[in-house]
Amino acid sequence: MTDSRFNIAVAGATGAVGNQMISCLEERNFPIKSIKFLASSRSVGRKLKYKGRDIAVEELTETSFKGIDIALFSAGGGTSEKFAPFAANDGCVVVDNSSAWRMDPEVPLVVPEVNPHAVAQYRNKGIIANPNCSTIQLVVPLHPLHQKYGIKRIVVSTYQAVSGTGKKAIDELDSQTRAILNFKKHENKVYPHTIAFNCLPHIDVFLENGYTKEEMKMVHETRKIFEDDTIGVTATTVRVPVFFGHSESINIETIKNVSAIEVRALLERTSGVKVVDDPENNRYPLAIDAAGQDLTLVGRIRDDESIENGINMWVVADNIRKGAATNAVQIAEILTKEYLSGE
Ligand code: 25A
Ligand code: L14
Repeated sequence: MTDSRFNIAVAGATGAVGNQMISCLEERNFPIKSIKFLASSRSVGRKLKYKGRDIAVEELTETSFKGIDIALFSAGGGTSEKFAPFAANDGCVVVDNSSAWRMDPEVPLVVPEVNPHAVAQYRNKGIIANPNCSTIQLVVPLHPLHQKYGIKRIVVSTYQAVSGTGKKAIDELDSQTRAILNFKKHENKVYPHTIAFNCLPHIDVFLENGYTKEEMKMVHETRKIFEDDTIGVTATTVRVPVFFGHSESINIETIKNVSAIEVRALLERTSGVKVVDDPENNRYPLAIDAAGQDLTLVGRIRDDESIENGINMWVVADNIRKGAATNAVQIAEILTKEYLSGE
């Protein structure tokens, strides 16, 4: 069925992630028969390009999905919650990038390098969830280590780019930086504090246990993707004044004996990972190198000398690409190759 083609919709097409989804579909030569771009009424009439062709944005409604095979959603949690069931009801498979469906036990949560088999569960509700950006780049390098050494506990701190919050946050970092450098007043509209020249230990909302929702997403989503509720995960998520690319300092404790040398060798043959670990020549993963490509960069791989079996590493990926759009398109590719027949 190599010549099967599909009817595709992108919901939230005018946003930061939606735009990247469109580019990923183009770049990867996705087998498209027709493509439809959906957004809120604010964007109706705007034109977006697909392979050089102008396509007018339509309003996302309950009836947008008739005849559509796969819909990629990235229009916020409330929108997904409301519209994904209508899409599924019309026989369309939804790949949803918001947090709305991720922890639903009937909805698979998929990172293609880690648990591609879970895609089969799309049949339960017609929905597949794309994990949080910070979780995706955590599980891609840790999965082979968990399989080989058994991870007991993960301690992770993130350094997250503003693009995760969407276009308005990209504009806010840009305008605040310009204002401060020109001794002008600035406003904080998107975040509760100034993000330019600052670090905010606050991503998404605070929960009753004192953690943020972003931190707890990393705990619950990692366990769901690894299909292992025994793994300990504790996270601190921090917003930094970077436009694209999340960085993470990751510490793991394993059950079996582990060494930095073995970990480096294993990660060098892990799909989706690129080891960048040559400190003598100042080579380690950087947000500006991760941005614009799809691999998860891993470096600063060291033995944790404070415990028996521990490893430290620094992991960076493009949060809009592998952290959102690319991962969603990869899931859609599995659907087209293994589950849907198309025309
Ligand atoms: O609702 P939530 O859960 O709090 O989160 C929503 C935010 O999360 C971002 C998204 O950023 C949005 O700001 N987001 C979504 N998925 C994400 C992910 N995986 C994610 N962030 C990180 N990781 P965004 O602004 O880049 O994308 C928003 C897209 O969603 C469309 N949309 C929004 N509400 C919708 C809807 N589509 C259908 N129905 C709805 N009810 C949105 O389309 C965009 O495609 P749009 O037409 O609303 O916005 C197009 C342009 O309009 C500007 N704009 C935004 N808000 C306003 C506005 N203009 C005027 N007034 C506003 N209030 C934006 O600049 C946008 O470019
Ligand atoms: O997908 O960076 O759950 O503000 C929501 C918050 C993505 C990142 C998600 C941010 C996140 C976003």
